[in-house]
Amino acid sequence: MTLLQSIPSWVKDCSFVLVTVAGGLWTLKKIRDAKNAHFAARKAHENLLQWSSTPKDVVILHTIGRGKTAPSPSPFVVKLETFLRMANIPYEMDFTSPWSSKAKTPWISLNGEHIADSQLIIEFLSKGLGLWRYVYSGGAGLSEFMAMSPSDLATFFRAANARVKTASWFQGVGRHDQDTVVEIMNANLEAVSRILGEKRFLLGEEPCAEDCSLFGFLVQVFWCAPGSPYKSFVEENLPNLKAYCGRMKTLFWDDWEKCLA
Ligand SMILES: N[C@@H](CCC(=O)N[C@@H](CS)C(=O)NCC(=O)O)C(=O)O
Repeated sequence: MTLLQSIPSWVKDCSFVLVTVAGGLWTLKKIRDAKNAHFAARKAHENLLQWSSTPKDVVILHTIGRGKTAPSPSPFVVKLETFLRMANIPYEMDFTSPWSSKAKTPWISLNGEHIADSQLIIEFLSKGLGLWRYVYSGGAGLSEFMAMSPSDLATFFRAANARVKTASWFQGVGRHDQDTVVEIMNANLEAVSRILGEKRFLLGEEPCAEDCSLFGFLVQVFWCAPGSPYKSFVEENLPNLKAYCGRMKTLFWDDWEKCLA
């Protein structure tokens, strides 16, 4: 008797229902895990009364610690910090309360107000990068740019892997196979490279707020994605993006080395 023949016929008859129920339960569990993590971070945030009286007109930028190869392993943080430097806004870093009321990093406190979200402009790009970093690569290379102990890194990777998989699935991009995601991501990078062209900055000779976003993401590709197909693609085919990162780094991050963990 083959394995297939040994399966009771009622199981075969109900297999569609069983698969649907199992899929539904898996999805519900993922949503519940994500909600639990969200509420835990929110609760931690609510206890943070100390951020209600901070030095006047000084932005407190709350985020996870510095990276080893770039000032932050978060594109949103590099984006925001570059913007603060570009706009000459005084700021201080806080690494003790990284999570916002929305359970995301970064967030800021300013004159008693707390604001979350750095305003994504390249949402899709980040999803492609996240999938590479926390799903496809199996976490290999994380220790090259994340300044964490091996055990913290392993815990962080497990959480990030589950959250990126779930988020990418619901967003949609996670339903493609890996080759398609890499293709889409590289096509996006190519489009950005074409938009930049020979210009010094996105909109011309002078840097603007949008450059902070682009730089935030490109820093992750160049400095925090060892072994990724994106890094090799950009290095081989899109030299203007590398030169652009060099310009932004020279202009706004002359203390880059000092900002590494
Ligand atoms: N829209 C937010 C996105 C921030 C964000 O997604 N940050 C990531 C770190 S790079 C995060 O907090 N992830 C944790 C999570 O999604 O649970 C912004 O622009 O600030």
